[in-house]
Amino acid sequence: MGSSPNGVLASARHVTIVGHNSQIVPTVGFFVGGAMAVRVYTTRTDVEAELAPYPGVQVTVLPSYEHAPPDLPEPPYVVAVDVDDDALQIRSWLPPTTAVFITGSEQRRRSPLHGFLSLMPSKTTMRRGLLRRLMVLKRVDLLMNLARTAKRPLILMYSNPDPDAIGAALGLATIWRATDHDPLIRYTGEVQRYQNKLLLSYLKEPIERLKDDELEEADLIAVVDAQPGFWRENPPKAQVVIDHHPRREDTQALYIDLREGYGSTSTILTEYLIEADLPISKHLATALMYGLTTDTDDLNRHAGAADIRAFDELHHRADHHFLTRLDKAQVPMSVLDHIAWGISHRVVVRDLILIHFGEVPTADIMVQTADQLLVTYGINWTVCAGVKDKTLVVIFRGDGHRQDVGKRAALAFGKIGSAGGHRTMGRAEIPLPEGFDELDSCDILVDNLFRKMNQKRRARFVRRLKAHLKGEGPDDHEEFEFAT
Ligand SMILES: [Mn+2]
Repeated sequence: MGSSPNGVLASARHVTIVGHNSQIVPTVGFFVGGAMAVRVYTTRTDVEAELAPYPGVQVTVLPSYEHAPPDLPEPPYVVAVDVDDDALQIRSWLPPTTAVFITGSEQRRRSPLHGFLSLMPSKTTMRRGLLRRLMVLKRVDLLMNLARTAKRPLILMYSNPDPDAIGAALGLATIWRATDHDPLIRYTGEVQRYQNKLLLSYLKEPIERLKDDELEEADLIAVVDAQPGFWRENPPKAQVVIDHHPRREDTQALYIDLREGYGSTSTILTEYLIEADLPISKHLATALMYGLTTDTDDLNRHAGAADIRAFDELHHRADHHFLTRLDKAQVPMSVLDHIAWGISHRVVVRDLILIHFGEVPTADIMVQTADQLLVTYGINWTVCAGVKDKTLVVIFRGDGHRQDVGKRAALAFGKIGSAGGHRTMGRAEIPLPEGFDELDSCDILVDNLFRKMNQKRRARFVRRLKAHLKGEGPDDHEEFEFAT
């Protein structure tokens, strides 16, 4: 750190301390330890004697604090007196600067005297931080002790594991591996989403589907990002439950850490790892980070101070190229042709894009298309409909700015099916009456979506949609499945 190119900013590697209280010697030691030059003005000869052994410290004994010494250096200044009047007297002859600290007051006061900055965090703040850390360390010890007595530890994720469950499971596995006990990491459903498959193949961890005998043979079971009661049949007898979902009444375990206020379970595990100073590899940081950001929608949803702290810790450790890949890879190849068909068969009503796909193999087609088309200028919401298993599925997406598409979904279809959502996402499922086909579903869609529109205009829309459905469907390209 030298001076700036124009020479206005002098080096900050010096400090001037004025006073004599009990904090002056440790404060000088603190700065000398940072190889800073220290100038001291005091009224006490005993302070001068005490500071004699410190290198690079120049001490001047003043008759009083009434006037500025003639050779006063430039800021910053630290005032080390306990009497407010003394502090204000010294402040009165210091040059106008923001860099005036006071030390000693943090022992007694919450905030420093007006016109001064506090040099050290208050004891209350430090104590609170230390207590929090001790609580976390106690938990980590408990967890490690459980693993030390186990022969076959097992970490379980519920159903189709999402990134948060995967991050949390790997976090707990890292803690247990630090005791030389390697747990099995298992899920009971299927890895479905492309991103999750990609994440697992990136992590190269033995994370697999649970086999029956593995559950029976386990002598220590942990459930992460879920609670045993999530399994309707044969809930696992877990000794450890770490989760951020609302507590279920039937949740019981030897070790329970449930934090409803946390945005992700990965946040809890990050806290354990950081406070216990356990190594967080790039892969682990990436998994935890992806878990945290997917569950909190990039800290936009249910994220609190703990999540932001965890984000801060993970951010510089994670693999951002891989996270970008995960973020960009949103659309399955098999859906591309449907999106293309949707774009060329769209109906635009003011700031809305409406598409009816007719019979679809999966509702994912509507979800993906509705998501992707929101990028269009002038479009604030998208509605994509399709018929799957004799049910009209209507997907709503919006920017959340002008309107609440969840409410709109409920208003339009709540009376004839299940419908709802939140500001930016909505979904409705309407069972088709006996004898109704995909063409008839166009009437149901338009009549309910545009109740306030006049009959003639509605009929025109319906005709358009039906014409689209009678035409050619999407191309049937050969599909290339992602291989894990
Ligand atoms: Mn979660």
